[in-house]
This record gives sequence, C-alpha cells and structure tokens, in this order.
Amino acid sequence: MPNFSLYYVTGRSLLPPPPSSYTGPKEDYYLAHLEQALKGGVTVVQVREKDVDGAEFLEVARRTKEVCDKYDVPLFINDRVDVALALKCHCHVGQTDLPARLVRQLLGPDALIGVSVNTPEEMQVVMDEGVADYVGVGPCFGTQTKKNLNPILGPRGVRAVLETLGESEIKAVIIGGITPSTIPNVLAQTPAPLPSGGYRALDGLAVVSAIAASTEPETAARELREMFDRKPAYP
Ligand code: TZP
Ligand code: MG
Repeated sequence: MPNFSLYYVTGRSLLPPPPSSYTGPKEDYYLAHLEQALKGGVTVVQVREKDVDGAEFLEVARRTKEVCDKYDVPLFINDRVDVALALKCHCHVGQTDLPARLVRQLLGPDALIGVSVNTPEEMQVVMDEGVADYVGVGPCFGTQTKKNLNPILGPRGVRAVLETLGESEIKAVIIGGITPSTIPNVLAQTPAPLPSGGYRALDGLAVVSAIAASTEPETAARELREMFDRKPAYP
C-alpha cells in the first residue's frame, strides 16, 4: 500500500504563469510544476482535469504517468476507468461515477481504487463492499476548486467518518480547503477515539490548489508534507 501522506490532485487551470526561468513549451509547464511538487514530497498523484476530454485527457494522463513513474509515485485517474485501464494506472471514483465493484472487475486485483465519501453512511457502504483501498473524505472546508460541492464536513464531520472507519485497513485522506493554515486544526480535531482505546487518524492530506496554484510547488509540497509528518502521535 502506498504512503498516502501527501496526495496531490492536479488542476492545470489553477497553475500560475510559468516563471521567466522556465524555457520549455508553455503547455509542458504543468509537467515541470508537477515534477517540483514530487521533489517536495508528494507521495500520490491523481489526474483530475475536468475541462479536457478524449485524446487530450489521455495524453495529459500519459505524460503525467511518465513523470510519476520517474519518482516511483502511484498515479490515480479521476473518474475515467477506461483511461486507467489503458495506462495501467489506479483509479478514483466519486459516488456518482461507475461503482467501485465494477471498477475492480475492470481493473483487476492489482489496481488501487479510491472512493469519495461525504458521510458515515457512505463510509459504511464502502466498508461493506470491501473493494476500495482508500477513501477521500470531504469536503472538509469550503473551496473554489470543485463545482457542485457536497455539504462541508468540517473537522468534526471528518472525525465522524473516521469513527465509522474504525480499525479497517482502508486508508483515509482528507480533501477540501487543506492548506498550511487549516492543517493544525485538522490534525488536532480529526482523530476519532475508538472503543479499543486508540484513535483512528487520517492517513494523509489531499490538496489541489495548495500546490497547483503555488509559484513554488516544491516548497509548498515540502511544507504540507512536513506538517503532516510532524503530526502528534496518538496513543
Ligand atoms: N473533492 C472534494 S473538495 C475537492 C475535491 C476534488 C477540491 C479540493 O481542492 P482544494 O483546492 O484543495 O480545496
Ligand atoms: Mg468523479
């Protein structure tokens, strides 16, 4: 199972203009920016590009995979099981995409599958199905990045989902408004006490704009990663 500590979901429309030090083709700046983020400590990448389709999406995903392979970082494709299959990538689906069970049938036992979860009830369904390797829990906070946002959970809502997850082996990352200023509260308030006496805490932080919109993606990723890795240990 990969290390989910810093999960970067791409969003090319959020990228800043290339700096003057960048001399490559403008359309390739996305890849140079991604590579910096990987150097800074991103551990998992998801291609999520809502405004491209068809051959263009496939090409973005293919080139993203080349960069991720170089850093030995797993790549998830958002929504598009066909593209995940074609490129031998992992796949992330939301509640209204293809059902995780079908995604598993199509991708086989070795692929990793992630599912978005907004409520304890949705978390329970994912656990009963037994197909997903991890869940993306959110949105924790408000965000401009996603249209048609589900109800905002806040750290308490995320903790309720983690309580349902309990001691399950399914990993959990948090998404939605995760930035260096929100992370301290997230890390302090989300661990869910378990009947056994321990805590169920997050396995990682998922971000779009905190990295995608940064002019210094390596520094941004390093800061996020360090904040997560420094989190207090729960008994
Ligand atoms: N799913 C729930 S919130 C969100 C997604 C894809 C967007 C998160 O973006 P940001 O910029 O990290 O708030
Ligand atoms: Mg989706």
